[in-house]
Amino acid sequence: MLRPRAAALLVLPLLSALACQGAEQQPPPAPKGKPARAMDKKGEAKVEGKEVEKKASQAADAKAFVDRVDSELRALAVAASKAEWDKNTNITDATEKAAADANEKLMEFMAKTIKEATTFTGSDIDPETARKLHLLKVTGSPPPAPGDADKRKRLAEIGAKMEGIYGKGKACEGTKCKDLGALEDIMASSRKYDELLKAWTGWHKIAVELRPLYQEFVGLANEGAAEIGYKDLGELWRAGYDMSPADFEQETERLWTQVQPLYNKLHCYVRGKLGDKYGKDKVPEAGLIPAHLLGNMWAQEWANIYPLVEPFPGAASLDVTAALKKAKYDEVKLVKLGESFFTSLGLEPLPATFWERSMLQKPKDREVVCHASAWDVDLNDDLRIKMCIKINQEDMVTVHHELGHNYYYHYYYKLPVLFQNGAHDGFHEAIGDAIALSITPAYLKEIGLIKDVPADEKGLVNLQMQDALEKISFLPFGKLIDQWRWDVFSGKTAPEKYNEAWWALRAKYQGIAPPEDRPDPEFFDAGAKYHIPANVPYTRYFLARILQFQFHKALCEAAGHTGPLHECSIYGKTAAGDKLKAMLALGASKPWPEALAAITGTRQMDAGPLIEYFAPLEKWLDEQNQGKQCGW
Ligand code: X8Z
Ligand code: ZN
Repeated sequence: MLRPRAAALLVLPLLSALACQGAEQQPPPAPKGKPARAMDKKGEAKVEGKEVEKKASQAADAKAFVDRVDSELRALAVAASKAEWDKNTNITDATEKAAADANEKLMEFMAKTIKEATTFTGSDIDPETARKLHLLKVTGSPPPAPGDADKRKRLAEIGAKMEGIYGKGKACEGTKCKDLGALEDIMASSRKYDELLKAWTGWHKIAVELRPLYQEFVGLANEGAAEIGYKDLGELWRAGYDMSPADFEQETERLWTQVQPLYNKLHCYVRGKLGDKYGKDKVPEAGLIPAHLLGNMWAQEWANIYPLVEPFPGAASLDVTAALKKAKYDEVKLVKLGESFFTSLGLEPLPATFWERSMLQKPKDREVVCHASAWDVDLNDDLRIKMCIKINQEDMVTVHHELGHNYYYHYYYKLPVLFQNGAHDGFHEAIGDAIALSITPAYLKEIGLIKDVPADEKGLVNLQMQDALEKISFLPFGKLIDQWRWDVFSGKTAPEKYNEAWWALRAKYQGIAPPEDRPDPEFFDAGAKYHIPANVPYTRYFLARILQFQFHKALCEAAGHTGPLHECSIYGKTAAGDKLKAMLALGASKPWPEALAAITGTRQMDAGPLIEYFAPLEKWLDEQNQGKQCGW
């Protein structure tokens, strides 16, 4: 991410923002009209000649401008990235201040530069320069800062502070405290209603302190967005997709409509099973599912409750976590496994510095931001991962996810800084996940992690249920987070209604409810999710969940796969790797439909391949849900 390329607060977003394409994706139109009152042919030619000269010099000025911006931006972004890395891997007052200072400088530069960029409007500007000008303007990260120096300073301070509060957050009883990792373990494994409730409420308490800071942040970032011509920060975010912000909103709705029926079927089945486990008084037959019963702190991915919803108990199923533990995987071995998948496709090994500089384990001696992220700290192949790895299936997938970011960085780091980004931010999030879709039972057998591949129909449905609990459950969550933020940024949701609006969207999209009354202004439950205090846009993950199946299908075709999509693994297929590399190397240099076409042959995002992948499960869910009252 431009940010520093990671998920780091302001920085990470910067990189990603730079990578984004925005509302005015086309090069700005040339000023129209003829020179006033040409007197005769000769006179007209003279005036037009001058005009041509003027345009040519503006085009040259624009090119010189973006070249200068690129090198200055590199220096400031790298400085911010280094400070962000230091803060993320060691949260102290000093590292927070250093990160805020570096981001403030970057924000000052961006604000000034974006305003200057809007003065270049000539039609003769070459396409590459026009695209760079465009990308500069739609950069939403770091958030656009107000021109007022005090306000800018405050915005940078709040940014660093919010991420620090989240990173250090703990649920304490007296002097006994649990960090997020420990609380997530409880959410994943406990089946006791009250124990789950305690872990859930304990974590959500950390966000209460964030509420006033977030409110202040919204005001300042909106002010910055307005100064560069956007209604609010949400509109600026939506401008980064090579279409108008309004069209982008429609586009996300269209994709949601494609996948909603499948989500509703999964919800219906899971709700029934949870009702059997916890009682219909706790999980009403036609109502919302309590948010703390789905095996995850945010109810965003439900794979951990698989044992409660297993379609065919006793039939074959995969326990990758047990296999990893049995094979004595540690953090490094798990990341090496991920790397070996990419190299099997013909991609290069990670640089030696990756292994020296990454943080793969939670340090015991200091506070860190555990939320996983991938970096290229110096924008020059300084690849790193920051992650508190646990040896389980979930983190195995996350390792592949992060390496997907690293490989994107690797294949575009030689481009100008303004092009060092994904085709859009959803592409960046989808690469590693697309690779992880190739972690099939056959692949696991090939690398010796499991002995048998489930071969019958029951085993397949079990397997698909595991996949769906990870992929399908996430879709409404991926959509609603920014739905909430868009409304907050636009003022449609007033600060007094932050929590009410949050839970209204959680009900509408996910069909879940808070496990207890959560009134405003006492609670700020959105703030208990990393990307809110860290200000990382979230629609990217929704898009990625859909795109990754499009990528998977296209890469499988390149690899010569002919069977059902869910059986495909591209492990070892260099023809697929070549396609992937070609797309990664484009970075953000072209509008995203071109990058999509390069890999899939189509220019439209489409949930078709996702639905195709889950066809066997969907059929089975239809049978299970017969006679049930689905929906809420
Ligand atoms: O934040 C992440 C990655 C870093 S970009 C670990 N993800 C989202 C989340 O954890 O909420 C990946 C899936 C969704
Ligand atoms: Zn990611």
